[in-house]
Amino acid sequence: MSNLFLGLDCSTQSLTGIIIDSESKEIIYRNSIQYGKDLIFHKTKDGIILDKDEQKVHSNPLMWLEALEILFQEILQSEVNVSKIKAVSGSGQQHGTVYLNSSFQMKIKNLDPEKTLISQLKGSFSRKTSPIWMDSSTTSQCEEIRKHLGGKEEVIRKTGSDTFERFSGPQIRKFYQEQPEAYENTDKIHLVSSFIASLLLGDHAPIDYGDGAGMNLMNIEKKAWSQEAIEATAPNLQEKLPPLVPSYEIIGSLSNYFVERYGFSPETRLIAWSGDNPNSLIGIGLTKKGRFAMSLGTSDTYFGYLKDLHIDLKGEGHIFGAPTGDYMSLICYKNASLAREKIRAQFKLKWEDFSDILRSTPPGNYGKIMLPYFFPEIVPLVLEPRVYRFGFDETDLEGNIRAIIEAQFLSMRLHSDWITETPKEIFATGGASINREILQVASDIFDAPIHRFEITDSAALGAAFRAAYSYHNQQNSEMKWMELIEDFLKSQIIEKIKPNRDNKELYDDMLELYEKFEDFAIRVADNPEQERQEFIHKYFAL
Ligand code: ADP
Ligand code: XUL
Repeated sequence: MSNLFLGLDCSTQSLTGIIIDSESKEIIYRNSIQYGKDLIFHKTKDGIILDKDEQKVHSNPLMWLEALEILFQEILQSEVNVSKIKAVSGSGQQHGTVYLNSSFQMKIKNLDPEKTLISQLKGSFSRKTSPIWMDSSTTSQCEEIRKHLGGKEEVIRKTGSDTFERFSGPQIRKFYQEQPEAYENTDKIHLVSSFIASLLLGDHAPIDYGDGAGMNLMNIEKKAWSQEAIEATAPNLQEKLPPLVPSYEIIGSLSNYFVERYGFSPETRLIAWSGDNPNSLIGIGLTKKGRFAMSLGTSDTYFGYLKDLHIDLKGEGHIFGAPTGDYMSLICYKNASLAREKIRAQFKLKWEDFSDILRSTPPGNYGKIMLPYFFPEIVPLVLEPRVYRFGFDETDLEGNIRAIIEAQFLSMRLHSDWITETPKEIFATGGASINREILQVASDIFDAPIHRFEITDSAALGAAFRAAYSYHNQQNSEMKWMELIEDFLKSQIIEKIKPNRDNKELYDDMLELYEKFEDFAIRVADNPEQERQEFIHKYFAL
């Protein structure tokens, strides 16, 4: 008898669903609703509400609801026997917050299955839009919270990360300061993950330790709300936050609305939702030391599993809870797919053309170096977008393409040095991981092999794995993470991209050069043009 498990992922540009069969170890269904294509009437640009102020980036929670209903409708019309789905879990873009008034709880408890979610929940938001992880408008709130908690190192020790513009705490403080009445009218504040979980549960759902760690509000060691951080953020915040739970917690069963409307069994368990990166950690099988991952989606992230807590006092990276109950280290970039898309659009290229150019241009790019801040950047912190080019200009087609990809992975290697462990192998996921030429550059820069998967949605897959894991453990058929994941992933790895060792010295040198250009452009340091000329002479002199 087959046991099916559904994993959902409410990400920046889309809502994805994956259904796995834990007996046959197969993915039996996959579907993605694209906000920019399938929900155009919400007037977002690929899921993002455009604003004159480039630092303000919000999305629309009603659009996520609508995407959920479209996806469920399509699952219902597919060949999947929905009543065999034993458990559901999910993933959300991290840090984004949803603000609900007191009508929300009563309404989700009594949803009418004849009517849509949107028509019933429209009036339940105390803030119409949700700030998401791409927002960087809270620098002053970050400073205030940091000061209140005793400075940068203290915030890091207490919450696992320095205060970051996109983190939920600074975002909540900004809302309280700018719209005190609307804040007062807010009954609950959810993360994207716990918001969608609440709809499915028919009651307020808890926040898991994985996503909770991205708020600057959770004590990273105790895995409990930090009273001090709450006080530093906004008044009466404690009562507006849902409780915290382990990521594998069964939080209840699917609400009657989904049972009646979409044919789920009333027994379907609901497992706590988590952030997309903690879910991807599981979806890629990172439950052992020495393995690292690159998620190349709307954001680029680089992360690894940690058995023990190891914080970054430099403050560039983060520690989140891992769904296994341990920890994970992570660094995140905003100039990721959307920055690659900008260059691609500027030269009107298809992805195949983009790849051809990467294949035909030399590592080191004749010494052409880019600092690619098309959007505000997280690491290093750059609030005003600006693209720096050294040794070429914006009309140089080949130079720009190679430069942006080299810059992205040089920066990733440079700013993840706090993790100290050198990756022995890297697992790639996210939309851009389909592109093997991009991964070859990454592999050469990190001097490590990169595994490429057939399926690039590891967040949704990780959520499905988590659902299966919690369900089986509750049934007393005790299951270990690796037992569940390894067989699934074996058939998923389609290619191992090996680093070209001939490029090692070149990229070690280029990394030093890149760091100097970063220091020159955004900190006060000398122009390293002379070193750039030496680099060109060493590697490209005829
Ligand atoms: P999200 O983080 O929203 O879940 P995805 O992981 O689905 O995003 O990644 C979407 C991105 O994948 C798109 O913005 C697009 O730029 C990128 N992408 C899709 N195909 C390719 C390709 N062949 N090469 C590089 N990037 C690609
Ligand atoms: C992680 C981060 C992004 C979002 C969106 O800290 O901000 O990766 O989770 O995917």
